[in-house]
Amino acid sequence: VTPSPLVAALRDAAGEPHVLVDADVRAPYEIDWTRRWSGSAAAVVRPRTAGEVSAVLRACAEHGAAVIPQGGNTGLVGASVPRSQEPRPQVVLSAARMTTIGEIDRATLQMRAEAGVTLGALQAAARSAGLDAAVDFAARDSATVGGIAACDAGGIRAVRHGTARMRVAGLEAVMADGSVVCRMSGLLKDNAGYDLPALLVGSEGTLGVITSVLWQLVPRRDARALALVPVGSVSDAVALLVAVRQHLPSLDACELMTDEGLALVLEHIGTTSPVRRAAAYVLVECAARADPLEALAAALDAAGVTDAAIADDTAGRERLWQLRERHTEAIGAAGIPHKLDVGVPLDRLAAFCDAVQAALTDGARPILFGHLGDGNLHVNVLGHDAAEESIDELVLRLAAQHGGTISAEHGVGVAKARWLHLSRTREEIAVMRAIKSALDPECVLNPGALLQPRT
Ligand code: S2G
Ligand code: ZN
Repeated sequence: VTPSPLVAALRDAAGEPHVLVDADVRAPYEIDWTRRWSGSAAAVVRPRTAGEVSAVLRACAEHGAAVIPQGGNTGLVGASVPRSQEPRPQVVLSAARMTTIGEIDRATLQMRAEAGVTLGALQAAARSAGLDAAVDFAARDSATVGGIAACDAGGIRAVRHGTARMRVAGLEAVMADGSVVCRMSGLLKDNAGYDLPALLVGSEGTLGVITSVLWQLVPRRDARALALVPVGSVSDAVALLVAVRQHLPSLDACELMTDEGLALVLEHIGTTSPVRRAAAYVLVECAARADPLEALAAALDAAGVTDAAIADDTAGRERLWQLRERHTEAIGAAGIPHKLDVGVPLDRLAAFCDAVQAALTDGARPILFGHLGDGNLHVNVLGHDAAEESIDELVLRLAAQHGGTISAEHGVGVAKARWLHLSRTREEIAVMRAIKSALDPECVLNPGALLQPRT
């Protein structure tokens, strides 16, 4: 069958074997990981270099196709798969073949990684050089550097190392017109003009397609000690965080679970809890050069903790971490959850949780868990018969009312574009639209993600 002009142009750009047209070959690229978002792609193209990405973007512009940039397709807000509503043909631009990792610069501890490098591969390369990638989250073996930068991902180490933004010392990206922007000097101080890498971090593929990142590594801290502490409430959890924070410069992670979520995980993996039953649980991990177990135990003592499960060996720590890391899987096994990812100032977090639990009735079961250290809470709602947007509206409005954000680490995507005004002012959104229309006037890049199409 003769290929359409678009497919022929894509084949010229990336090579025939890397333009997937067959329906069942395209399928895995057309549905997201939570199976809540899917659409149809005219083709999936898998370029190898920035030059090929540039040729693909020019081909799409010429043939009126929209571009859906895709890394590991672990996104949770519907922004990594074709839209179901988009009238134009959509091309999924997959970074899957862009997996080169560069040498480590020993002076700056920076390492270049192409967009398709998984977080797990990046972490392994860093560790083998005695360094640490300083970003970590459960989807590490699928999530890729390009998507992590494009969404300014967070994860469990942000409380010490910040989000992906802090790791991006430079990047290369291809803009909607095919021009390649490369700012990889890696200089810490380089204030010659607007910070284009910073603009692209968190832009969710709507301003340019990130093809390479200069990643800022940190020295490895191998001595780790982890405590699982049962607490009486979310406000007790916040009080514990405040208490340990001042005593523990080596604090590396501080996560919150509630009893509903832990019970699901324990049942899902078929094990029993290592601590007494409680309303909520806090995971506190310290990482240092020398064993931080004493410092952790002393800090917990000072905070009045009388019972906790503590581990400073790898196996023991992994047994405790899996109680937190397998929340997503255990919840997913119990049903298709409606997932929300909000950030709330710590002094309002307990009130927010109470408000969510009070407001979600008629059979809805909210499972709350997340990154206590940075006020980032995941609200997963099971068994809801209320319409999804009414749950969105309820939880996101409550987050905004408690001084929080509608998206802490998962991005806005398609899922929350309509709610952006709850966290950004009219003026801020106008500036975002001005930038978007300057860099992508035909709205080719990830249409519908982050900014709602103009009505
Ligand atoms: C987490 C993973 C995605 C989700 O576990 O920290 O970011 O909400 C989440 O299940
Ligand atoms: Zn998270």
